[in-house]
Amino acid sequence: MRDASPKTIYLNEYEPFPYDVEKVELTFDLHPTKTRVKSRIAFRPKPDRKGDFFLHGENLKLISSTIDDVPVSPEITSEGLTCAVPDQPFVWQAEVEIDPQNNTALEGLYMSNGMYCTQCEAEGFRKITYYPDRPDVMSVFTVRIKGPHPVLLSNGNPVSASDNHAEWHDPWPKPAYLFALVAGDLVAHTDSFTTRSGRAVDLNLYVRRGDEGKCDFGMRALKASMRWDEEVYGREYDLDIFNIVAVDDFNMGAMENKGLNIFNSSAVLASPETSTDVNFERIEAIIAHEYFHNWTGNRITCRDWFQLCLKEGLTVYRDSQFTSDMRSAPVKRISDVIDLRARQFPEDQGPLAHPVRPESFQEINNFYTATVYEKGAEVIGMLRCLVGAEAYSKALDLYFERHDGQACNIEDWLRVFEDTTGRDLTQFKRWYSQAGTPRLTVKDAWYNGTYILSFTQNLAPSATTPDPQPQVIPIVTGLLSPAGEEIVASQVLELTEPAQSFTFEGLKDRPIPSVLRGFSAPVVLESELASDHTGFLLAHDTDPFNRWEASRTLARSSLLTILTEGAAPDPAYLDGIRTVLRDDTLDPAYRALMLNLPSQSDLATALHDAGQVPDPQAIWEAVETMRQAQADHLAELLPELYRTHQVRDDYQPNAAQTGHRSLANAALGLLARNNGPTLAQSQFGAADNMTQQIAALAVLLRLNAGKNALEAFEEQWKNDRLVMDKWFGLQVTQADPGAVAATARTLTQHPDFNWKNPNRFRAVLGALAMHHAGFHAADGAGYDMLADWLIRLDPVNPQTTARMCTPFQTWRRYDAGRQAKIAQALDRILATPNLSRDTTEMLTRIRGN
Ligand code: B3K
Ligand code: ZN
Repeated sequence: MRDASPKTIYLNEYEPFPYDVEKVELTFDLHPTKTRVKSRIAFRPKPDRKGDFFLHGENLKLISSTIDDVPVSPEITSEGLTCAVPDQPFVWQAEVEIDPQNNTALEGLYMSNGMYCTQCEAEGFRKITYYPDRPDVMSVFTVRIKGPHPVLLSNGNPVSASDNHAEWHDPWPKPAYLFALVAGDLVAHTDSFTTRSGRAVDLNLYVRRGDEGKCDFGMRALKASMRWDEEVYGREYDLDIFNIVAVDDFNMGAMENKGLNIFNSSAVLASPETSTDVNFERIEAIIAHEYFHNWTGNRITCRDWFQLCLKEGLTVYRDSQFTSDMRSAPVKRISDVIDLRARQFPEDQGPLAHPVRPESFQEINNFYTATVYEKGAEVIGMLRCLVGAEAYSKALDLYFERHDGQACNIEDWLRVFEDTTGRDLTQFKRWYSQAGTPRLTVKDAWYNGTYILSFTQNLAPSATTPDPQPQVIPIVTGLLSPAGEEIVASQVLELTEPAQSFTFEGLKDRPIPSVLRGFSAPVVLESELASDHTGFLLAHDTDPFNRWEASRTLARSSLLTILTEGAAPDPAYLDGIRTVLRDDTLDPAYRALMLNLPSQSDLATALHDAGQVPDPQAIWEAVETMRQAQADHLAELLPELYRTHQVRDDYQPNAAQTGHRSLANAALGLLARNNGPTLAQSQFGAADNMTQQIAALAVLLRLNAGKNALEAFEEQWKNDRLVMDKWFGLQVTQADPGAVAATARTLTQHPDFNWKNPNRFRAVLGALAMHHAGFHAADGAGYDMLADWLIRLDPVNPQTTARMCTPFQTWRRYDAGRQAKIAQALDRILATPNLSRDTTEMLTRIRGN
C-alpha cells in the first residue's frame, strides 16, 4: 500500500549536517546484478553540532561496515542508517551490493544498452552507498573502478588506468549529487581546449559505436561555451579533462556532474541528416547549460534543495544569454516567452503553483519545474534589468569570489547584489517566495503635453501564497510618435505599489506607448489604454519583441472573437503580418515567428479567464480557420517566400540558414492548404537534411497524404533510434483530434515501441498529451490512454511517470463532463497499489480536494 502520510520536508527546518566529510574514497567492482561498492569516508565532528550521525541509503545490501577498522552494526531503515560514532575524527568504511541491471528508475547506478552510468541529482547517490546525501556536504572524491570495459570514467582527473581498472581523483570538493561513473565499450570523439590562462584541457565526447558521426556539432558547441564563459563571465575551466557521455536511457536532458557530464543522446548527438535545426539549437543550449553549471552549480552549489533555482535559474539565464549571443537575441527572447507561456504560466496558475523557491516538498524530483528553471531565469533577468548590466557583472564577480567552494542560498545571492549596489532587495525577494503570475493593467491619459501611464498589479492568492504582497515589476517602456519615431527611448519603470503612475512631460503629440518591452517581467499584461495601438505597434515598434507581441495580441483577440462570436478572421491582423512578411530587411527567422499563433492551450486559458468554458474541439477549428485565412491572405506572397528562402549552400545549422529554412517551411505549410501535397512531396523526395525532410512529412501527414512518405521514412531510419522517436511523435502530433488516441494506441503496438525508454515513451504519450484537442477529446480516450500508461510506467520509472502527470494540471478549466472523466482517470491512478511517492505527490496536488 501507499505510504498514508508521506514525509513533507520544510525549508525552515534546515539544520546543517553535524560532521564534515574530509575525504571520500570509493571502489566499484562492476557486475550487472551484483556490483560491489566499497566506501572509505573520513568524518570530523563539527564543534557546534546538533543531531545524530545519519547516513542516507536506499535499496542497498550492506555487506560490512567498520568505524576506525572496528566492525559496527548500524541500525538500518528503508531510508538510511544510524550508528554510534566517536567524538573525534573517524573513518567509516562500508561495503554494499547493488543491482544496476534491474534499476529501471534510472536513478543511482544503472545500465543502458550494456553500459553502466549514473544519475545522482537530486538524491540518487544514496542508492549507490551510505552517505550524507545532501548538497551542503561537500568533499573531495577518489574513485577506483574495476570492470571489463574499455572505458571507465568518473569525475575529476585520471590518476591511473590499466586493463579493467581506472582511478580518478576530483580535487574540487563537491556534493554527492555531482558524482558520476560511466563504464562501457564506448568510442571517443576528442578535441582540446586551451583556457585563457593557458591550461590545456582534453575534451572527449563518448558515444556508442555507430554514433561517431554525430559528435562534431556537440564538440564545437562545448568549445564555444568554454570560450563564452571566459569572455562574458570571466569563468575558466578547472580540470585537465572534460568528458561528455551520451546515454540512450535518461530521465531528462543532461546532467552537469563535475568533469563528466552525462547526456541523453537526444541532447547531444546531431547530424544534418538526422537532426533538425531546432534539435541543433537545443543541443547547443543544453551543452552550454551543463558546462556553465561548472561554476553556477558545482563550484558554488546549493545549501539545500529548496535553493535549486540558485543554480538552475541562473544557469538557464546564462545559457539564454549564450544563445542570444550565438544566434539572434530577439528570436531567442520570443522563443523563450512562447515556452514560458506554454509551460510555466499554466503551472503558476494551476494546482501545481509553487514559488521559485518552494517552501516544502515531498519528492524533490517533482520540483525540477518550469517555475524553478524558467521563471527562476526570468527573475534574474529582472534583477539585471533593475540594477543594470554593469552592476550585474560586478555582483556576479563578487558572487564567485565570495562564495567559491560553498553551498549557498538565495539570501547569499541577493546579498551580493545589495552589497554591490546598495539597493534594498527585500521587496524584490518576493519573486522568490510568492507563487503565481501577476496581472498588470495599464491605462493612459494625456493633458497638454503631459502623458501619464498608470499601472496596477494584482496577484491572485493561491495555496502556497494565500496573502500576496506587491512585487517590484520592471516595466521597460518606450514612447513612439504617431509617425512611428521613438520619442522616448526604452526606460525601466519600476512598479512597486499596487497602483502607480509615471509621467512624461514636454511631448508635442500624444504618444503611442510600447510597454513591457522585451517582456521585461513574467506577467500577464492587460491593456486598458484609451485607444488600441496594437496594429500600429505591429507596423512600427522599434522593439522587436513588442512588434512580435503585437502580432500575437491581434491573432489572439481575433481567435477569441472567432470562438465567441463566430466572427471572421481579423483583416487588420492579416494585413499587418503580410506587411511584416514582405519586409526583406527583417530576419527570416523573426518573420517566421510572426506566423506563429497562440497555442490552443493559451486560448483555452484566455477563454477560462474570460469566464467561459473552453471547448478544445472548437479551439482546434478556430485555429484551422485562422491558418486557412493566413494561407488565403498571403497566397500571392507564399510561393515567392518559399522560393527565396531555399538554402542552396551546404547545410549548416547556423542562425542564418536556420532562419531561411524556418520561413520556407512555414510557407510550405500554408501553400499546401490551397495547392495540395505536390510541393511537400518533392521537398520530401529531394531533402538531404532532416529539417526539410520532417517538415515535408508533417505537411503530408496533415493533408492525410503521408502514407507512402511515412513508410519510406521508416524504412530509411528504422535503425536510428533518435530519428524514430520523431517518426513516432509526428504521427500523433499531426493527427486530427478524433484520431489522436487511436493513432497513439496503434503506435504503442509497434515492435519498436520500447516504453521503458523515456525518449520513446515521451515520443508517443508526450505527443498525445501535447495535442490539445486530441488529448481532450470529449470521449475521454486521451485521458484513459495516458492514465493506463502512467499506471504501467510508475513501478518501472517513477520520475518520468510523475513528470508526465502535468498535462492533467489544467483540468479545472474544462466542462463538467471532461472534468469528471479526468477526475476518474486521476483517481484510478491514485488507487493503484504501491504508487510511487513521486506520482502520488503530483496527482494529489493536481487532484486537490
Ligand atoms: N541538474 C540536472 C537536472 C537533474 C534533475 C533531477 N531530477 C540537469 C540540469 O538542469 O542541468
Ligand atoms: Zn541545470
